[in-house]
Amino acid sequence: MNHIAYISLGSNIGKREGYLEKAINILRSHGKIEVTKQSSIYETDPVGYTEQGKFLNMVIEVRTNLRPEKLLQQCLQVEIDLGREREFKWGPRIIDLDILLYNHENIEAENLLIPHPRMQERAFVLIPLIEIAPYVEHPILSTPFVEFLDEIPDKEGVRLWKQINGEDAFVHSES
Ligand code: PH2
Ligand code: MG
Ligand code: MG
Repeated sequence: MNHIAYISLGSNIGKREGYLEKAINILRSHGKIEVTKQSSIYETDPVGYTEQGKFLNMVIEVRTNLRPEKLLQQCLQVEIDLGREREFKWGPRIIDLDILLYNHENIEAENLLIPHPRMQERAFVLIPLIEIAPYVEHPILSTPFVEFLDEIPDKEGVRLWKQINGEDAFVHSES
């Protein structure tokens, strides 16, 4: 597994924690993806379109042999497997997987921009990312992500919901 990527997960419909867990399990079952770290789960106020339920958000680190386009396909497949229907942009969703970073690369394809173009503005991405990758820098701006977090006003919208320390992942479930 020679590439390292960070993926953000979010859910704000139904059994939110269950969807996060299932998404990670599907990725784990893929022979060319290894899930090597997972952040705690945070409950977050919706950003962008605010008339929707609160999200659960987290970030995972994966090691993979897949190139970014193939990794994206797998992420979209997970969304389909879990029954996501394409709703309007930034609207409610049962599961959303976004590739944030892929090695230290800058990728500009028609359907894939890495690093994720809005990641450094979003506390619901930065807080869980920094938890598992405290020293990582933005590949283009060469700024450590912790420094972006200092600039962000809406950090109160991100609350620790379930702390995850390695083996404790997903031992409890949402009722
Ligand atoms: N995702 C969005 C738009 N707004 N807000 C929160 N809190 N969490 C998300 O995952 C999220 C969002 C678009 O993907
Ligand atoms: Mg998203
Ligand atoms: Mg998405």
